[in-house]
Amino acid sequence: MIKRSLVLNGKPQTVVTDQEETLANVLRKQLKLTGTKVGCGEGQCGACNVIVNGKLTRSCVTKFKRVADGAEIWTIEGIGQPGNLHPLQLAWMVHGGAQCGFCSPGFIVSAKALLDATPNPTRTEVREWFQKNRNACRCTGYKPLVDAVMDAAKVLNGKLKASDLAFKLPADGRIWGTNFPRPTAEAKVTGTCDYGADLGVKMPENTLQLALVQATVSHAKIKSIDTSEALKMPGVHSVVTHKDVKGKNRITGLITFPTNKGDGWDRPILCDEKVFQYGDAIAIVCADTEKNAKAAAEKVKVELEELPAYMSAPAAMADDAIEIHPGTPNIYFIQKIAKGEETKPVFDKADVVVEDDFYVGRQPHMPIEPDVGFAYLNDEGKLVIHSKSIGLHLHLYMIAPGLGVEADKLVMIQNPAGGTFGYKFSPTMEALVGVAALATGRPVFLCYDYHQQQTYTGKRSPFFMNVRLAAGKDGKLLGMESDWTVDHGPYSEFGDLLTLRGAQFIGAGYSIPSIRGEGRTVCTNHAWGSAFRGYGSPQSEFASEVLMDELAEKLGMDPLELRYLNCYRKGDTTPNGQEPEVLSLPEMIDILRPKYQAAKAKAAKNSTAEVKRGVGISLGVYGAGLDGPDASEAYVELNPDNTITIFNTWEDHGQGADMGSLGTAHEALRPMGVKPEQIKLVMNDTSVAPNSGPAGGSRSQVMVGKAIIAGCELLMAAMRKADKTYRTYDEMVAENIPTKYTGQWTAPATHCDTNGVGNPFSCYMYGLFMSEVAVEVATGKTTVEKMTLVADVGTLCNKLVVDGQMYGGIAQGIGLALSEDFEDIKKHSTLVGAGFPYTQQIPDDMELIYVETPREHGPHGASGTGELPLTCPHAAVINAIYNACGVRITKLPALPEKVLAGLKAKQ
Ligand code: MCN
Ligand code: FES
Ligand code: FES
Repeated sequence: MIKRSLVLNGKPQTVVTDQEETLANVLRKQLKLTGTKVGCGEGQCGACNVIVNGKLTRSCVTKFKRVADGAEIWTIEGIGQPGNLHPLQLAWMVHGGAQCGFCSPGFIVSAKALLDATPNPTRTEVREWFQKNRNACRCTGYKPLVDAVMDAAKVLNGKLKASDLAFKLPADGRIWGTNFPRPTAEAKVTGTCDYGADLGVKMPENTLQLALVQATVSHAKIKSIDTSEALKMPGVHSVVTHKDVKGKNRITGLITFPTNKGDGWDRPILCDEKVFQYGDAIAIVCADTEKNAKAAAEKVKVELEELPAYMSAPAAMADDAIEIHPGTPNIYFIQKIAKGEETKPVFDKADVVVEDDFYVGRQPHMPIEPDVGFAYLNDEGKLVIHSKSIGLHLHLYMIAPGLGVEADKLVMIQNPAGGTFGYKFSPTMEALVGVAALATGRPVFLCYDYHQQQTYTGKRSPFFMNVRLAAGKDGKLLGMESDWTVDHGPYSEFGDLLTLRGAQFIGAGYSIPSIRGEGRTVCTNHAWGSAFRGYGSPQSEFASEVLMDELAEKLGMDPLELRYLNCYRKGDTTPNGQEPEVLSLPEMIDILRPKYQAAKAKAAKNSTAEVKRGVGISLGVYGAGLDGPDASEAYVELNPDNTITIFNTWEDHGQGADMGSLGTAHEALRPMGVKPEQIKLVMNDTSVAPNSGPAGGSRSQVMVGKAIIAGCELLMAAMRKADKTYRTYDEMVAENIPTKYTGQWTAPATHCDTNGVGNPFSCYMYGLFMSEVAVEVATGKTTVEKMTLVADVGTLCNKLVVDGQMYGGIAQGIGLALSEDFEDIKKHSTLVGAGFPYTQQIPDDMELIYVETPREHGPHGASGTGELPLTCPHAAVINAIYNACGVRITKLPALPEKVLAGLKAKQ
């Protein structure tokens, strides 16, 4: 043990601790200063930044013994507090710097250290500082953060008043479409927002800390599990295995289609007979401390008989491959697409045919907050599970039978989440903490380290695609043939639905009269496929958007004009035969055209023998909703103090469910003149809020938004008097009029049939991406210098939120194009190893242009937005690389060595 006398946030503080303890743990666990977050835990993200004796310090990798006696330490708590914000914190709020907000304290502390040393930095210096100090953000694309630092510097230098920087309500009091900062922003920028791990530190003393015993092979039979030695380890309470699970011990994959050959009950909570992938949980050690739990987990002996591991779809499809789930073929679902006349005669007659193979891989989500959750039995005897779930009611029904708990005895609550990007559309640890709480009768807490986050949560499912396009010599598309294979890992969860996305989105955006194709879902032993922002559209549209460029080249046409000629117009239908709800693509292309021409001229002018520059275009389309008649509910209640509470389960990944709920409700309640501060939000607890559906498929603004409006309208109708004024709460009670209403909404949409034909989405979102890149000839390294996005997501509920969605999604698209991967379990298990994009990989120059076509079926005219920016920006980058240097990359990511090989092959 060691003792240190510190000056912590300006006050003396004595600390006695184990000398091997990290500074982060001392601050968080001993001193309860949970504003300092731990993301990667290995020095790669900066979430844990503090300032020690004036120096920016990553506290997760700083042993406490290295902190000198008398050291002066500043944490986020000392920089500014709610109601007493530092200019950096204010600027962070005003610029939308805190989406999930998990990185915000670390960034703000980092920016403080920069401004202390360099009061007037340039944008380049700010970006270099964040790069050098490895400050990682997965949500914002960095631009808003640099904007915030620049404005904070102005305030600190007296060039801008804080009051001028702060958001001001417009004169009419309307917040819809404005930059109103989201309700949770202040807590996020001050470090007072408690995420799962922060709540974990504040759990009662009898809470058991959990550690998992996990598979380190990808496919095996389990012969025995011996927990005897582990049970003897210090501090161990119990070791839970499949034998302790009271229910089916399976998480259901909720098979969507009857033609699926599996039954959905394929994912064990705790492995019993087999291991299906690396990381699968085999046992849970419950102990007094995390350290003791982890030490004991090492002592659990698992005897395995290894089986051949099929690490990609082609391997699992080989004739001699054994069934991963005995009784279910590895190819367990087929989805066809058939639109219009047969393609063969169309292709036979066509003037031009192009064909290519494409691959989009296992992109890892890489939220800065690793997976975390806890569970306990409440005083009604119900099992309560807190996690990062973005599908609370969905997950409840997916895990209850496996746990052996009746659905009405299970409560699911979402903690503030530090980003999910879709991985939490799948249950991860919910059933594990549930099993442990039931088995021990104690509160239990589990936090993954970053290795577990990377290796044992779902990933984007790779698509292997072959696509052919037929066109007349005028460039008009005549037909398309497509074949796609989806590597979905070992678990069926929504794999069939994902495969349908190939039918819906290969070729999306264009009128293609004749289409034939087939896709298949394949079970493999690599990371299980879970939703990832864009959900199948980044794979599908990558193929058709790169092939459109190949077609343009063969026709001798400009890629933008080929798209203009073929994009949806009146009378056209989507690949699945649906009439688009709005026809804004021609207008969007018209807006981009002059910018595109200028960009091409600039690229030609600035290209040199050493650095080639080019411009690429792509078109992105995605549906806002779950397929077919997607539905949602929200409660709206008038309170005794005449404020109004909105209850819903619009789960928040970090995208801004709080702002969406507030903005939509405020606009709906405007006839009553309600102020934003009079609207309260009760969200994401299944015991008090209704089923609003999962926050996936960019559905929530539309679906939950419509349900909120419906509830507000019911309440207002009940409150409205004959003279058009509104009753107060007391008047409502006096007249016996109910004060709480359920708003409901169901989308006017239909499921696709076995040929992929239907009207699955009531609202779509449309984007046109332009990428300007520089390729270094000597190394093959690509730098994206600018991204432009023209988007139609309907009217905007909150401009700050939507801008943030766009910047962040584009940044993930650049990562997908150039660096991100999770193919190599070892190499790709860290942020750096998996190609996480830091500041310098994302351009500071990003331009967003909105075409706000109001949607008939959208709340106040809004469509969805969250996934649009990741539908297809990567194809624009790849098309720009070709335009720059003539190398066509069709299999992502376009690592420098791949581009270099292409350059050499050309020579
Ligand atoms: N919005 C708006 N105006 C519109 C449409 C939406 O202001 N016309 C706002 C909404 O109020 C909401 C946000 O934009 O705050 C996204 O809305 P929507 O498109 O309806 O999507 P969901 O709320 O259902 O969020 C899910 C979506 C998905 S599917 C993924 S994955 C995703 C995403 O949003 N993951 C994210 N955005 C993310 N952003 C962050 N920071 N972190 C994630 O993990
Ligand atoms: Fe410390 Fe990532 S650098 S948590
Ligand atoms: Fe930066 Fe979410 S706001 S990681």
